[in-house]
Amino acid sequence: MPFQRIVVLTGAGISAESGVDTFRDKNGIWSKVDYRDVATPEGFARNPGRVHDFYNERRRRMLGIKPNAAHEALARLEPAFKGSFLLVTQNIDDLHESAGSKKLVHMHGELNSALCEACGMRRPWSGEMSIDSQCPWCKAKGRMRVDVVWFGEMPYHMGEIEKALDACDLFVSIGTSGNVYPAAGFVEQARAAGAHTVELNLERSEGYSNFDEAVYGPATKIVPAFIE
Ligand code: BV8
Repeated sequence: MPFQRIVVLTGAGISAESGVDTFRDKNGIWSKVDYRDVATPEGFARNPGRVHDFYNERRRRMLGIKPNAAHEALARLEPAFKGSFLLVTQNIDDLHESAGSKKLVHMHGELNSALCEACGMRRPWSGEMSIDSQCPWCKAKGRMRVDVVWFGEMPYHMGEIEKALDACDLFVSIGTSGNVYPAAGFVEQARAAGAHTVELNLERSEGYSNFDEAVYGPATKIVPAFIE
């Protein structure tokens, strides 16, 4: 590949063929539950137990789930770009790590991480969580939440992501509908930096017209083919 510096953005579609639900496809997560009840700070304040149940169910559904050929292809791609590779995922699952990706940031947080609202402590947390969960650090009870970014909250790693977008010469978006900002705006930032932009998705995303190139189909087919 003639490119030196790459940023890859992934969304729920890259994990779909591993058996993880997407959000906005038919029968997607947001067709079954109102995001305002389970993915906003207001929803958590209103009914924390409901939010804990929602994420406990997503933890349970992740048991036994494995990365697929698309995750594995990205893990193989990384060494080819030496230091100038950044994989930005909107996903909160750990399938990119399991596939071997290292230069990875979770801009919407991680299902297997917990945050204590009392002391700000973040730590791995793979079990169930409830309103009775106690912070292992400050011992406060009822202040634990899943360490993910809800609507209206600032995504993580934005400084590192913006720096990589402004320097990249290739931007590849995989398995995202392009509905959620700031992630949906990354392609324009990459274009402004002069990058070649590619969309790999099952179908056209909201932002399809911002891409120089597009391949549509299932990620397990089109992502390995693209990186080969
Ligand atoms: C922020 C939580 C500012 C974790 C998620 C009005 C009010 C309030 C906010 C806003 C507003 N208007 C705009 C906003 C901003 C808002 C936003 O963008 N709203 C949208 C909906 C209009 N964004 C935010 O609030 C963000 N924060 O702006 O903060 C700020 C600034 C300073 C200080 C403080 C705050 C925070 C956004 C993060 C929200 N958290 N989830 C969780 O529970 O997972 S969003 C949710 O959507 C997930 O995180 C997911 O990652 C994300 C994006 O979804 P996708 O990954 O794209 O999934 P989707 O199902 O949509 O699409 C799947 C795609 O895959 C499809 O295209 C499909 O075709 C394709 N596909 C399917 N199968 C396959 C496939 N492709 C290939 N192969 C297959 N097999």
